[in-house]
Amino acid sequence: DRANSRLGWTSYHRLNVIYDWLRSLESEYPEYVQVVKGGETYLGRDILGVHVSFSPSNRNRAVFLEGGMHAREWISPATVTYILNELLTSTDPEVRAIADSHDWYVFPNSNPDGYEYTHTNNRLWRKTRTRYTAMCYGADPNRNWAFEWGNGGVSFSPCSETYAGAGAFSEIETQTFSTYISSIVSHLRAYISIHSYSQLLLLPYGVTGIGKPSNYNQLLTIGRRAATALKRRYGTEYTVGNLAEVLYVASGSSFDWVKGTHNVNLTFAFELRDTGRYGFVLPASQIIPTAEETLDAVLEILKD
Ligand code: ING
Ligand code: ZN
Repeated sequence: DRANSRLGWTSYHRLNVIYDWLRSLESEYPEYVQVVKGGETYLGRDILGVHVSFSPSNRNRAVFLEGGMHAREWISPATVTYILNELLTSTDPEVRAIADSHDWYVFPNSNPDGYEYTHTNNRLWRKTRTRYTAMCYGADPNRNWAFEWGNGGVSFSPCSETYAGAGAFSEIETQTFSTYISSIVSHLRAYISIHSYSQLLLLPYGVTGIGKPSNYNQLLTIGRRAATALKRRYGTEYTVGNLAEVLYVASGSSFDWVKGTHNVNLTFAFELRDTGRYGFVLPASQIIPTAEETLDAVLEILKD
């Protein structure tokens, strides 16, 4: 690798370090990588990501990797950036086959205001930083999307960790990011949302009483294969299943919106390591093994 492609995955990084690295990728691989502004935040930051395109023929086989929706889940941006680096630099034939046959939209930090706040003020902050009352800030950006908004598994109190927001897309972040996603969604084969923790591979929907996605059985089969591939590397065990069944009811999430409003074929959410020993404060020494096994699962999802 050339010098500026090394973000490093033995520590967690601040937002500007990640964003500088994304920009460095564009200068290093100008023919493949374009930095894109996917949206903006309440406090005026950009939601930056990259579009990677190795060939124009892959335009309609695009994969969206969404990281960092929740601020305290630091393993998510770390894993997403690791995977992005592998897509660009790996010489492993199995990685290359999947990387080279897809377009990639990769957003490590979907909630930049929250992410910075976890570095400066409160390591366990989850939400956006929208001021709602003198005491209570932030809506849950994964309860704020306009599909079945407010239909279970949310709070309508701005002091709650799962505050759905004042309305669907009340948050600048989800409003602007969803507009960007809408502009490219017809090209997406897959949308993968990365959270932590609990070691789960989740399928939509988080809402009950609306039926299952039409390709639910396909998603379940693929998801089980992905969990098997993941386990092969370090023995890490994942549970695979419908979000509302294996975790909890949750409405207004990004992957429910992508599936329910836009019917993207392959829609998954990961809850990465661990199962609670360290929880959100996963030691940085686990970034690389977590990211390696997650890449194994992502590649399995995208096979054939
Ligand atoms: N878990 C996710 C949450 O937003 C989830 C679970 C994933 C819900 C995808 C809806 C869609 O609550 C964590 N830990 O954030
Ligand atoms: Zn989360």
